[in-house]
Amino acid sequence: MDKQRKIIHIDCDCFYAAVEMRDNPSLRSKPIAVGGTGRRGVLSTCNYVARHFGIRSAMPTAWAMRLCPDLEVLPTRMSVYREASEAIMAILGRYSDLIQPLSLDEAFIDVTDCDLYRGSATWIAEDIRRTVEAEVGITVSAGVAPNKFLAKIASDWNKPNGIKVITPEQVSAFVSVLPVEKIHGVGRVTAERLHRRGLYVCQDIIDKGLREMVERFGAMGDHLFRLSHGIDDRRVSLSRSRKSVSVERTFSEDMADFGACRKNALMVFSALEQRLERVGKHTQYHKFFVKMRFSDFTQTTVETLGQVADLNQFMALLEEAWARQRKPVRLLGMGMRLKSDQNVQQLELFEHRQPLAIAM
Ligand code: TTP
Ligand code: MG
Repeated sequence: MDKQRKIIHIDCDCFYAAVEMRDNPSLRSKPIAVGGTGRRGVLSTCNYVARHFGIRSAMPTAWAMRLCPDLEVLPTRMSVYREASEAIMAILGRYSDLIQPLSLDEAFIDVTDCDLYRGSATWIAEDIRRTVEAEVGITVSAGVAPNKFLAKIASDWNKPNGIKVITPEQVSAFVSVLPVEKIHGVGRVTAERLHRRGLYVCQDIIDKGLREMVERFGAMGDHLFRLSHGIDDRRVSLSRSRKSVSVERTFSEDMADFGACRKNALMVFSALEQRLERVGKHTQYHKFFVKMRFSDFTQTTVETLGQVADLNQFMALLEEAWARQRKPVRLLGMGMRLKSDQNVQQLELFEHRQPLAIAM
């Protein structure tokens, strides 16, 4: 049996609007939205003040103005949102190597191996929320659960600026009363089909039984039945934008010669091996690289083709890097480059097809 996982889902509160309010705090108390300002414009999002008027994402701007004539509609500034998003994702990277951004404002983080706060995912999530607010200036909500399906539902539970934890012991009580609309992949049409058969909450689906669900709904029935038990074994997979997996160490004293580098390289290599293991064996690599930073802060990288992390190959690259400058070394890095974005995408598809274990 695999170790019980701890997954956090982070979702920023009214993301684009939050960035606008950060940059102009006088907007905080007003109803604001971000999106198309023209006659045929559509809103991307709005702040929570505007939501009290019934305004929502994807609503035509003209319609929103009728609901709230004082609404201030700001044009989108994508580059600013993108920068805020990058800062948030970088913060998440301090807690785990396993981060899967789903969009600019949300991500899954697998913190099963994170030792902070004695491994308390709740405390880790609170720390993430505090750090993002302090460093990026916007609030995020968090869901903490044993899998992705539940973590995502949980992050929405106490929005805005809230957290919801579903412990493994709470899973079955939580899902039993969960409306079917909350299940990943259930849109309006499927929800209506389920309602017509008297299926409103997950417990109704469980009571129907797997065979009948599959007879009525095909593969979808199988999917619904599994998720209704709160079971979801999908792994947190690396982001598509991720290009490499690497480790680097700055040493308290500079290494005077290559002999000293060689000794410390073993430690860096074993940290890399651990990180690669956590990333998972399905990820494919095509290059090794090393990074060396010298005492004067100049640095160099050397890379070569290769698919499997190999100590001798890394040593050869380090020797090459050292030979370029022959100066005391303060930092050593080693890494593997991912094959291509497409491969990670294939990996994600593969994961969706993985059979989910059902506890009967
Ligand atoms: P969401 O996370 O769906 O919404 P949100 O962050 O604005 O609000 P919430 O507090 O409910 O999470 O989307 C993130 C951003 O994506 C959002 O700020 C704007 C953009 N977006 C659109 O451009 N169009 C859309 O229809 C939606 C839903 C979002
Ligand atoms: Mg959001």
